Amino acid sequence: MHQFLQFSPEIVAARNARKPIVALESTIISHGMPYPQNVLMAQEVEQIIRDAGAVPATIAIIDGKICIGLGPEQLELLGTSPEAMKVSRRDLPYVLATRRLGATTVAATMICAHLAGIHVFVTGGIGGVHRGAETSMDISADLQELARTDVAVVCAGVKSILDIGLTLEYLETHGVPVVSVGQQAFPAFFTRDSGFQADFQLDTATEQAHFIHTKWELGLHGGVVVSNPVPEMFAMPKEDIDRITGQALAEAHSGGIKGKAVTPFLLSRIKELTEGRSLMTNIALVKHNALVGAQLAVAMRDRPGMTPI
Ligand code: PSU
Ligand code: MN
Repeated sequence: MHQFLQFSPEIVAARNARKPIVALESTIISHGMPYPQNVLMAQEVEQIIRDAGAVPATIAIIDGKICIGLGPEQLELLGTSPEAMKVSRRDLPYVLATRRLGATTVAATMICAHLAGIHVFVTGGIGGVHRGAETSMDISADLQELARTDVAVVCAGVKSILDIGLTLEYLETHGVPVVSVGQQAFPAFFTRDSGFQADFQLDTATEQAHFIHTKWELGLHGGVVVSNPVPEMFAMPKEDIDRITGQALAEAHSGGIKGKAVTPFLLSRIKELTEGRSLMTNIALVKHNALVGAQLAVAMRDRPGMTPI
């Protein structure tokens, strides 16, 4: 086992019993949602995964270790501590070496999940190419990670705070397939249709598992985006979210917000401007992704011939 990994008792038991495991990120807890909804969301999402026959492994950096599976006190710590650093690929060695508290982004969670032999990861939305990236060069490290690390990422697409078209172009260039579930459209997080198409529609976990195994059995390293639209009843009206996103982007620009602070700023401003409505949508879509991800992990475990890479 890798020297930096530390498995929770639940994950040790799951590994011994060869149960399917689903990774979960922690930046969504520390920087993506306010307390106490963040911690409640994390607990509920874990339970949805257990009820669907898999085992949840929320990932964070604590006391110089990559913790795979967190206990209730650790979830609470991440949900409340102002010290928690947002950790992407670049930050991982710093946070481990200095024994700081780290919340992992999609990119860092993929790295840690892969080290731990976990191939399915559930989140809300992935990072992408920011609007105006042609001058700011703000492109999330999540996309590079998807290009290189063998983990399937279940998400509700990307937010319209990003340039969705350019994000899909970037993924195509790097050979990252974008699969959609239940529809051909690529979803835009708060809404079900971004106006762009996913590459392939694969509705069942069995089909998704077969596709993902085929990719990796070909030696085509890298991730797969499994995009799952927010349930209809929780989707937000497109005009509302477009207007509010525009305002949040303008404020980020005039406030000189840069680098890793951009995404958390936009998320929290959108929540304020929607008076909490976006938070309800956010929680609902993560829960739905948890179900799809757990089913995928079960299907991947059940497919003979799958050798963890
Ligand atoms: N998008 C969301 N919610 C989130 C994030 C993105 O809708 O919580 C978080 C994820 O952890 C993602 C990170 O990996 O933001 C991307 O940050 P950046 O754009 O700085 O790479
Ligand atoms: Mn960025």
